Amino acid sequence: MPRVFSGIQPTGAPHIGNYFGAMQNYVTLGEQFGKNSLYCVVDLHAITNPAASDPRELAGRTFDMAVANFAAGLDPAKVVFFAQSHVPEHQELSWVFTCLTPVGELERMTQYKDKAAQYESVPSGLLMYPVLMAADILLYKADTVPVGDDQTQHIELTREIARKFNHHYGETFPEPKAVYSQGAVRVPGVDGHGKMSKSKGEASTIGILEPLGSIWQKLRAAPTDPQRVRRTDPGNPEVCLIFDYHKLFSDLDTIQLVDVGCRTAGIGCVDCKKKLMEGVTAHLEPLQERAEGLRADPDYVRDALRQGAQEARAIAAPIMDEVRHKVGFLKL
Ligand code: AQP
Repeated sequence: MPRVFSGIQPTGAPHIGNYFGAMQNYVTLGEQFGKNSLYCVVDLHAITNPAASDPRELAGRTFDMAVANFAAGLDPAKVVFFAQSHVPEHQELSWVFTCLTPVGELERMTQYKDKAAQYESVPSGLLMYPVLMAADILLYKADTVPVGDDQTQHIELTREIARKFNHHYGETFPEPKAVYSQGAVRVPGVDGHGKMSKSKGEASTIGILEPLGSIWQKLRAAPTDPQRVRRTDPGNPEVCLIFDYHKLFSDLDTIQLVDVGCRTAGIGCVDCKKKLMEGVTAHLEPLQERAEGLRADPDYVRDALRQGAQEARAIAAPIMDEVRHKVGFLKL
C-alpha cells in the first residue's frame, strides 16, 4: 500500500492555494489510505523564515493550522496528523542527509534563490530547507507526496537524496513521487503578483478561515483583465484571476456563464465577482463553522496532535534504527 506524507508550514493563515493545491488532496488520500497517510505542520521549516518565526506566534499558528486541516475534512482519528517538532527523528535524519548533499545542489534550488535574495545575511537553515523536507518524507519511507507544483524541484531533490543514500549505504528508501491536485497546481495571489503564498502577507491571500466580509473586500479590489477598461468592452477570462478562482469555487454552469459573459461583455466584472462570492460562501462558510467548533474545544486539538506524534514516532523509530545501523553508528 502506498504511504503518503505531506507538510504545511505554520507561517501564516492557510489560504485557498494551500486548500485547493494540497489540503483537499490530503483529505482524499487520507480517506483512501487511512493511517498510512501522514500530515505534518512543519514548524521547523517555518523558522527558516525570520519574518514568520516570532516565538509569541508560532505555537498559535501551529495550533490554527491543525484546526484548519481538521475543519477542511481531515479526521485525526483516521490519518496521522502531528507537528514536526514533536518528532525529533526528523532532525536526526536531516543531518545524515545534509552530509550526503552537495552545497551546490542546494544553491541551485529556485525557492532558495528567490528567498535568499530578500536577506542581507542568509540563514543556513534556508539552504537546508529541502534536505529537511527530504527527511520528513523519507523518515516514513513515504512514496506519495501531495503538493502544489511549487514543490516539484524539492521532490526531485528528495528522489536524488534517496538514490544517494541507497547507493552509499544499501537499498533503504523509495523514490517518492509528487501528486498534484487537478486544476489548482499554482493558485495566483489576489494581488495579481505570482502564486498565493502565506509569507507574502495577508493582502495577497484569501484565507480559508478569513471572515467572508474581508474576502469580499479583497475580491472587489482584485485586478481583472487589464484590457477591459469599460463595462462594455469584451474581456478575456484566460488572463483574469477571478476566472481562475471561479474554476475552483463555481459549478460548471456558472463557469460557462461568466466565461461567455466576459467575452461578450454580457456580464460586468463586479457582477462576475459577486457570482464568485456565492461559490466562496457556499464552500467556506461550513468549513469556518467547523473551525469555530474546534477552537472552542482546544483539548481535542491538542490531544489529537499528541496522539499523532506518538503514531508518527512509532513508524519512524524502526526506520531510524535501520538508518543508524547502515550509517555505522555504535549501538550500545
Ligand atoms: N498558491 C498555491 N497554489 C497551489 N498550491 C500551493 N501551495 C502553497 N501555495 C500554493 C501548496 O500548499 C502546501 C503547503 O505549502 P506551504 O506551507 O509552503 O505554503 P505557502 O503558502 O507557500 O507558505 P509560505 O510560508 O508562504 O511558503 P513560501 O514562502 O515558501 O511559498 C504545499 O504543498 C504547497 O505546494
